[in-house]
Amino acid sequence: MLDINKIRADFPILKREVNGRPLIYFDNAATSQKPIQVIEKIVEYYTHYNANIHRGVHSLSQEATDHFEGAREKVRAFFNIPQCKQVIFTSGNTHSINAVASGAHVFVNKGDEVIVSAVEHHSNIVPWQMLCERVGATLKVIPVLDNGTLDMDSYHQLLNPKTAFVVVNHISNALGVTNPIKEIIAAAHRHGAMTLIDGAQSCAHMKVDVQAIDADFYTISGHKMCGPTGIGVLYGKEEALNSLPPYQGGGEMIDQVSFEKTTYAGLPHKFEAGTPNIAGGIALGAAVDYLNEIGMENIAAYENELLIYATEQIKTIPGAKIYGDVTDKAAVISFNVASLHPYDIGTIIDKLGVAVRTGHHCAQPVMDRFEIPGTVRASFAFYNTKEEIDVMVQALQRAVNMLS
Ligand code: 7TS
Repeated sequence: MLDINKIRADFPILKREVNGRPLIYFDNAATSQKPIQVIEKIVEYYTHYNANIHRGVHSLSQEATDHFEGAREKVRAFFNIPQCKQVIFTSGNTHSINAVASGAHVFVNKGDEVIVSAVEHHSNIVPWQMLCERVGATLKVIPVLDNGTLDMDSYHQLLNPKTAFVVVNHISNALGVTNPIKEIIAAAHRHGAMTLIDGAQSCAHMKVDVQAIDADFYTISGHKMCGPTGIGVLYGKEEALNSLPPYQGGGEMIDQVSFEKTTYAGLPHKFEAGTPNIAGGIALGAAVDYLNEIGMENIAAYENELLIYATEQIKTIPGAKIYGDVTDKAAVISFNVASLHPYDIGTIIDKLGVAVRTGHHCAQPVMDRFEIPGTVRASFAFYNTKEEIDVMVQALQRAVNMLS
């Protein structure tokens, strides 16, 4: 279905070697690689129309503004966001979450409860803990079952009239499991609670429709979806964004400034203080074009094939245990082999050219839940192949032989 050779030719980094071996990049959950179309877009911006945006009467500034706002429209359409003004450009997923949590005192009062899940990345835990401390609210946690899925019975029991906010990731970065966010959001709304879905791991691997999901806020990292680092997106329902106070003060986010009183600009500018990552936004637009050309349904189907194949192959290694071994998941496999330390395995297979992440994956509570120090995590993208998976499994086998 996908022309993998053609796709791979678009990613210059896939031609390089690491430690004398062809690079096999299986750390896509940390960051994706970038196609030449995105890399060239950054060069094009700085070469031909670098200027500050929204403020110049001169042609160059207008040109840069048109490209930046054009990218906003591409992002809007990609996630089925109703209006461009609901696409807030941020520096990344962490910034997007903090922008909401820092102003969420307008939604969360003293004595209220905020529900997070046990499989969150630290960036979707700590900002909410900080909010709870600030306003005197309590953090509640949806437990995770042995198979890596959320304990939905417990979730429904946690909901009560004090629940003010529910925050859950769409796909867990530590386990790869897809969470039932439609059910989670609908139940939260029945209790009058706001919702934020962390889409860092979903945005590049499935078709996301923010309106169908009905989330109040949805957050995205550009670098996980073939875009550059330093650019992300915060989507919010219009009413929710209007209620939320700005995260940062400065240029561009104001309507009128005087020493007596400042009024804020409308959306999206209220949340975009200062000069944004102009090149990053424009290049994210190019990443969206690239993903659209391949097709998110095609990407999801192909990556699922890789997931099934790699799961089978990893299970052939004696002592291998996969965490979150369920069918409804992204192409992320978190595993250990017997009592071998994940770091040792990762270091040895790196010598053989295979890049995986090892450790707690910024999700320490997940590791505590499974009583392990960390895992080896192989995470795939649409430019990976079954042949690469074979090389990884051989490398794993060698590592296990050396360490046992
Ligand atoms: N939420 C989830 C679910 C994530 O996977 C990540 C990054 C973040 C939030 C933070 O995104 P950032 O772009 O602001 O850093 N996850 C990972 C990872 O799994 N390995 O490295 C980064």
